[in-house]
Amino acid sequence: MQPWSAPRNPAPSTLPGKSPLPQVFDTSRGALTEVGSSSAASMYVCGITPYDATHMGHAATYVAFDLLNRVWRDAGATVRYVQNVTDVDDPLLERATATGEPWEQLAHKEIQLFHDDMTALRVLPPDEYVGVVESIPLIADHVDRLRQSGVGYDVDGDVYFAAGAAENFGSVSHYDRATMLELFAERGGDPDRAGKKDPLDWLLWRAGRPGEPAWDAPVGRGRPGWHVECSTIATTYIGSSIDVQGGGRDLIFPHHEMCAAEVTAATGNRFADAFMHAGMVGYDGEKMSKSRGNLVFVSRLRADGADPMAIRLALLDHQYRRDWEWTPAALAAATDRLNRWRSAVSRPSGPDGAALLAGVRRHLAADLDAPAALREVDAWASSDGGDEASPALVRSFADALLGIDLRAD
Ligand code: 5CA
Ligand code: ZN
Repeated sequence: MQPWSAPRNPAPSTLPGKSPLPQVFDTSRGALTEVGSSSAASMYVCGITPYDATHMGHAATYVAFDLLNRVWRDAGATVRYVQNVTDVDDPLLERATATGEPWEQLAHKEIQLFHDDMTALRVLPPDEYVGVVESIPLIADHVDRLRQSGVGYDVDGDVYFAAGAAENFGSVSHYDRATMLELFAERGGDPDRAGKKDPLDWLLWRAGRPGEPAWDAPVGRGRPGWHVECSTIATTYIGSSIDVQGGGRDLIFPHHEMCAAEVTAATGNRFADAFMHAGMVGYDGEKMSKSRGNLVFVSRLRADGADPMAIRLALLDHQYRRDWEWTPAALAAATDRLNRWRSAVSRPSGPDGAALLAGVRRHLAADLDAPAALREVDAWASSDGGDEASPALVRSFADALLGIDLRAD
């Protein structure tokens, strides 16, 4: 599948100096760790399930990983970035059934809208953007191998992964069993399915049911379970050891735990060096989610006239790991900030831009502390100085590092 189109983006090599390699919080270690190297870095970021439009929570998560991508590039690394799209799964099929729209059409429409939002927010596209439907043979093959190796087993034609067979199960989330059972039930799992060895065993392959899409495969006619799509796509398009697997905090368990168990069962490798998780964005006191219906859509804000760069600045004003609440006031404040920055880079001169660049790099490399970086730019914009090269330099790294285009529209 084609990803969204790339925003014009200054090559980091045009900036003087380099970013340090980033330190990020790895959920599995429970600590900060340096990720990537100065020559190469790889990340797999879990993509959308396209049954509704991109909301501010999704946007915040993809902007967070976009910052990591930009820091790596600025550090000199060639970045391999892969993202999936869950274009067949229960929530999508349920929504299509409820609205009477063909599921393929619903997915297509929402993917298009997501792409437009990502382009508007100047999120750099992944190198490979891979749908589940186009990957069915690869995924089915992976399921078949897991089954033949003994970690996968059949229950009435469906195939399940035996959690007890995975030595590393629990090593991503470190949750206790009661928490695992609760989250598994909440987030697409089926702890009560009869015939499983353990309630936490998860679906690898769902045999075709009447009225559901299904594909012929060596494991039988059916469709993939959720987790195995990501473990297959990531290992196929990057490899069995990647630097970062990313997503929102709601993916720690079961999704990233189960992906990691699948990869280790298939290859013996630790899947990701770091498992990074963005905080949850809420609205009106609750996590913003399609199922709760309390959504603020990026496309709605854009249609109402919000400058996408102000939306991006509003997102960047929160360190990615914290939970936060979206408010209309945040957008108004970000619009003011954008205007202040735009006037500041239009001045004939400004204070030392190289010092500001060093500060922004230092903050971003410290677990993507964008709010601290923004405050430094604020201070620069509100002070005077006599360096004529500085406004152009700031305009250029605001674009390359923060993804903020300061050209007036
Ligand atoms: N397709 C799967 C991943 S393989 C999926 O979770 N899709 S999703 O559309 O539900 O979410 C896409 C991404 O947005 C995930 O990384 C998810 O963790 C993140 N996300 C969802 N809701 C929020 C929220 N309220 N705040 C922050 N991130 C969120
Ligand atoms: Zn995923």
